Amino acid sequence: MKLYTFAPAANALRVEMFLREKNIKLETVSVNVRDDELFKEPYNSMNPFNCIPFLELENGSIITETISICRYLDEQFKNPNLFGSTAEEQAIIDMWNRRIELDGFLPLLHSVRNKTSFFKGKVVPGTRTNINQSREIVERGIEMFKILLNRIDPHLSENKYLFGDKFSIADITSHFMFNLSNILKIDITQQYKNVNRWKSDLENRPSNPVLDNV
Ligand SMILES: N[C@@H](CCC(=O)N[C@@H](CS)C(=O)NCC(=O)O)C(=O)O
Repeated sequence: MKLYTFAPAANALRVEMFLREKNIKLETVSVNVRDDELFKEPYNSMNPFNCIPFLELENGSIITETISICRYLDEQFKNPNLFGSTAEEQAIIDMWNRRIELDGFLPLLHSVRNKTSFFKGKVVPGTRTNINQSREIVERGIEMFKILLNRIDPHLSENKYLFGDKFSIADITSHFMFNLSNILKIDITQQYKNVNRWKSDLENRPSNPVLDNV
């Protein structure tokens, strides 16, 4: 099994934190997304969506999508499980992961891609187009993130993590949502007391790959 990745990219780091939490060591191939390597062979055929990360299995199957990769590995390497064990746990963790990914992580990812000049011509991941960067999308992402924080702050007053005392994949997605909010310099320190406590718990986990870059 081989993981195709590129260390500094947000979704690559999500998988990296997941692997560290589970103490899984995988053979990795670094594909430099900044040099457009993903548009060349063999990578273009391996993932025609032209994004990392993706996982190549021994039988040649390719699994793309960060969450799908992590879900597969959670099943292959059981302990600790980060997607839940019972059907109910799995559904609730999936619910939290989707809330965070759809209402926070992705809106902020699009804010960053629409704001930073580095992403000009690359506003949609895995494309090279002339779609304009849009200030409205930057602002919309930040507003969506704040709506999400308003909704989850009360939940976190009674829960250490999104799923009670159990750290899960939903917390990993959240940590990288906060990395994006840091890139956008969104100040959340004056509000969301419980969110701030949880955010710093996530930052302080030994599996946090960002700590290596400090
Ligand atoms: N939906 C994919 C998105 C993956 C993605 O956005 N990867 C970015 C790096 S974080 C990428 O490979 N970008 C290449 C590019 O835009 O050229 C997932 O969840 O894994």
